[in-house]
Amino acid sequence: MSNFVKTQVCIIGSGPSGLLLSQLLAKAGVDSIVLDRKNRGYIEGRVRAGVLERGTVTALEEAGVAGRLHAEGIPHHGVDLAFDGDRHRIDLFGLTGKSVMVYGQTEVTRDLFDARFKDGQQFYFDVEDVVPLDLKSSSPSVQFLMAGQKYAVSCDYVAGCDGYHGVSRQAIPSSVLRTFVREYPFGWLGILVDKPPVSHELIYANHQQGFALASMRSETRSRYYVQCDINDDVSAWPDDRFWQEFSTRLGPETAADLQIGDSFEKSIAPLRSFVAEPMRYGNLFLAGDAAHIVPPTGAKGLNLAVADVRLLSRALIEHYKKGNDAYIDTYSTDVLKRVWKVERFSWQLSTLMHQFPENSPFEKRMQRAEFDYIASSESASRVIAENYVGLPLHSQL
Ligand code: RFL
Ligand code: PHB
Repeated sequence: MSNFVKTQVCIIGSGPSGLLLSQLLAKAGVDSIVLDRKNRGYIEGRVRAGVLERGTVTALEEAGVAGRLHAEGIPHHGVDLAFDGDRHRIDLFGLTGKSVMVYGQTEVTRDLFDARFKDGQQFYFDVEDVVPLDLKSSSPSVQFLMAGQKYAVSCDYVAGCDGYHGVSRQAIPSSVLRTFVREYPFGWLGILVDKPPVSHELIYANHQQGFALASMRSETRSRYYVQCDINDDVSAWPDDRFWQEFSTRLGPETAADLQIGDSFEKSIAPLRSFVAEPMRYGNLFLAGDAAHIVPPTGAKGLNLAVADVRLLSRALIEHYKKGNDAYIDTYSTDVLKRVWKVERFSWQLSTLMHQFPENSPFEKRMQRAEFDYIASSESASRVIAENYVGLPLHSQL
């Protein structure tokens, strides 16, 4: 016996994409349910993104969840690129009139959960065996198991917000789905440490021994990364080894200001560029990591997810409030145009800033020449800046 549930939009995945979509729909009076194979505590604990574009901040304001973000987030007007000890500041604000906000994904997720719980959102956590069905029909459904019980959700639309490893994308027949992939031959090892950041602004560094990134979560908490072997386990990276590598890659001048301590989070993430086309199949829409992955070098993953959700919520709200399906029909093509531009930027910055084992001496010289060009040309710096602060949502066509 199944438990039957009815809603307008069934959202699979309770990460930032799914949570923001349910929040924006609820504000417009559109009903949704959200299901996730994990629970709130687990989802809030995943340490990931740290940099929000201006457009992401606007989306969170529109969603009514930006109070704490404005109180605790740290606006950044610039970012540093470093190459074998030479540093070049990209003046984000001076070059574009915009800045970015440093505020962790864990905090964005918590703010969204707080708002959804306050609003009485229907959640189903720790679900298993999620299966989207009848996606081409006008009455799709989603089946799942929770605590040994079967559930069947009947809905108008299914939003696949279930990340890279989710089931939604897999529900699109292989005869329809095209995927594009670039795997990078290394990973990022990231740590959190309760010490003040080594610099007030982020530093992306390419050193002969590999990439390093100095980021932060607050004035007293730092988030640091080093490029590592793709097959490394965190056990290969005791804190001593991390600090040694990290200081070397930052260079002696910057490392002189580094405060070290015991890390309390340490994880390794692979680097991948990935796009799935189309992002709509019948009444299923994909959003966020379910449809695309970028390497973290440009800090774009969460921001892309939020941009998708802004366009998807607009499409669904126009349908329910005005009977206008124009945005539903153009959702996939509109979103993908912007996605590919952001993929390009993330790939380009990753290519510039890492040590690739297969690089020839010629390619190494090309990286150096590109860094020197960016450092000496305001136009080249502006190209980095305008991508880093975020491309516009609507002028993508
Ligand atoms: P998420 O966050 O992966 O959430 C998907 C949710 O779906 C659930 N799920 C399922 N639920 C039901 N049934 C199933 N079969 C399911 N399969 C999965 C999962 O449990 C999960 O809760 O995807 P979403 O919402 O699209 O959000 C995307 C962002 O999380 C991601 O793009 C960013 O974290 C990427 N990223 C960064 N993005 C930025 O914009 N700026 C950054 O500075 C930045 N840094 C990063 C990053 C990602 C990193 N890692 C670890 C991948 C740094 C790192 C290290
Ligand atoms: C982070 O703070 O986690 C972070 C910042 C910038 C990136 C990636 C991750 O490009």
